[in-house]
Amino acid sequence: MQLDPSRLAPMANAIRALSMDAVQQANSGHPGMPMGMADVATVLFSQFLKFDPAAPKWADRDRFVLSAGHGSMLIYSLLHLTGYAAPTMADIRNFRQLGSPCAGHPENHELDGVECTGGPLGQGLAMAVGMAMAERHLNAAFGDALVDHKTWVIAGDGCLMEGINHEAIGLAGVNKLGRLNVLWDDNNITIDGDTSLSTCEDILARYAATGWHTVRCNGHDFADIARALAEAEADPRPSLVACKTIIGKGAPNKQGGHNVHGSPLGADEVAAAREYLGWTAAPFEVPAEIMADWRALGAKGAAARAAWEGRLAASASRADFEARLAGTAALASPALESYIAGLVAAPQKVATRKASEMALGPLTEQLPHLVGGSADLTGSNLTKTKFTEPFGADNYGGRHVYYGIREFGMAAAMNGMALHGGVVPYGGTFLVFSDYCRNAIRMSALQHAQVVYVLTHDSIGLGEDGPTHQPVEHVMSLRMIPNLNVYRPADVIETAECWALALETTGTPSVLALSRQNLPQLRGEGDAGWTRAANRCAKGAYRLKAAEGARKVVLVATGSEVEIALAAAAALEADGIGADVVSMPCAELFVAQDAAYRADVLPEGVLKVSVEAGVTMGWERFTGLDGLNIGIDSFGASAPADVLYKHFGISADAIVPQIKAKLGL
Ligand SMILES: Cc1ncc(C[n+]2csc(CCOP(=O)(O)OP(=O)(O)O)c2C)c(N)n1
Ligand SMILES: [Mg+2]
Repeated sequence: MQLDPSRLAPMANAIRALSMDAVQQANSGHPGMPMGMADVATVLFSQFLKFDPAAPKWADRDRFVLSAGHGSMLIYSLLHLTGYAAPTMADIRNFRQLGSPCAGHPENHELDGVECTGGPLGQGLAMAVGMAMAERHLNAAFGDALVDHKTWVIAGDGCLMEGINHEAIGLAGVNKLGRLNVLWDDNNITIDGDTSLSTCEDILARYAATGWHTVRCNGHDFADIARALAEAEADPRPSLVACKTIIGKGAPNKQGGHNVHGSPLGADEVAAAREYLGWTAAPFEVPAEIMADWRALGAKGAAARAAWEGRLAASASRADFEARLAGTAALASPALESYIAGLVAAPQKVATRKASEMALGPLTEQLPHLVGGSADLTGSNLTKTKFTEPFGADNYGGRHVYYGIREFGMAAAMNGMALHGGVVPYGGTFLVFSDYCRNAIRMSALQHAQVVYVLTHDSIGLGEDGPTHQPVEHVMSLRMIPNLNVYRPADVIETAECWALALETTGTPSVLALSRQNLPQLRGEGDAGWTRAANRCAKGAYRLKAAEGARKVVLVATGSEVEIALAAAAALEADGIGADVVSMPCAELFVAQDAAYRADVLPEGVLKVSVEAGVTMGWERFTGLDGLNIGIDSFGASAPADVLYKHFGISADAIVPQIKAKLGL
């Protein structure tokens, strides 16, 4: 829809007015960015973005990501003006208040049209890279008729300054994601002041050096913006559009300064801005004519959407496409049944990272949704199977991404893929480097994104690489993130069960903490004819071995330490001390069980002993303050694994005397 500038200017001013009024009313928020980018956003939404407010989940919509999430009033204004069901004007009036979907920063689970959460600077753009990867991947499978959309990002100086930007644009460059276009709010201002305080970077040169197309425009000249966006759209490389803007444009006394970034303009300046913009409407009112232009713009996407629905209805691939969008929830366990039956028949002593690779065999063979990868540790994380070809510009249908040494970029890209839909991503690195991508893991959880983190080398058991590589606090600290399931399976069968759970739990990301060292198969008895209903890990913790003598102690262990707990229990039983062994592959799932189950597994009045080769802090939750917590509350050391286990006292020999002492025996 080509509108003449005399119509576009009032439309952009509607964004400015709503933004400054909402921030003023909330007495908090960020007016500068939405006012500065109002003109660019108006051109993007009116002439380039493919969307239909009446069908916000339409699979082939363009993805619009507001990476500079502090400018949330920009997207709230756009969604309201173009006719999305929400936010309503009442929601906008309640900007930043409890119960309003107009949260301080845009949250994907609050509003349709918010494709991902924005706020942690840099991550929106990095997630957009994942969305663009998912788009190409699905296009390779389903063709232009069903998958043919672009990804548009609005990013600020902060998004480009963050380290993750380097990782993200590197991934986009090497994968030639030409349908990704980043509109940079090039306003020379961040919170502290002028960008020259902290950077002297030639950003366009950096992007160009990374395989991107770059173009500049005057972000307040509608024709010039449209020219630059058209150029970006046409270029086969990913594009950076440097939109030169004035932060807070429209606030006559404050625009261009850093004080307009994140504070209400104040009543006087709001009044001055109204005067300056010629905006006479009352707060939270948009003149009918201007609203009509916005709504007409919003309505025009319906035709493209209806045409797409027609193509889908007529497509021979329709069922496959819908199954792809439906995800893996119904499919994972059936895919593993015969594999687990094989393990019952012929037990395997393998590292759980190897067990993960083995489980991924049937999973990647049968579930086309799975797109794996690794941050340059493919041979260590064992995330690639013979069914997953490399993903790349010459094969977007590939399902193994060589992310390079970019843990944070990988995790954010996986969030983008998961939020895009049609792909269930998993990716690997060493558990100790989960800290490099921790905020993206947190964002998976906050955004309800089904991402599987394959984090191998999960303890001192990795041995000689030493304390820099030996996670100690990581498993426990990951358990602290809400809505994240942290799995630490004990053997080959538990590993398969945890994979099934990860792929069947939509809306929640998973961590699989996996050993480097071989572990004996502990399960098999009672597992014949395994099906989803028989998944013992589903309750988070379960009694693996019941006390033979009168029960005096319950040992609760995870992962590689379950074997050790079993050995300790055997020694105790030999001395007539009855000991249960509980395997706890997923504390979160255990906590979610009913009280009777929890009390049965971890009964009151019996000594409870935790065994995990990591920090003991937190285990009191399961053992009580009068329990015993075996772990490592220091950094590890460089030595072979068996030497380290002995040195740190994670062994039956070291544990049994402590239990006896505690029992007064
Ligand atoms: C990772 C991260 N660090 C810090 C912040 C706090 N913060 C929010 S906006 C901002 C300044 C961003 O500057 P810019 O992107 O240029 O936005 P503008 O001031 O131009 O609106 C900062 C430091 C954040 N949201 N995320
Ligand atoms: Mg800025």
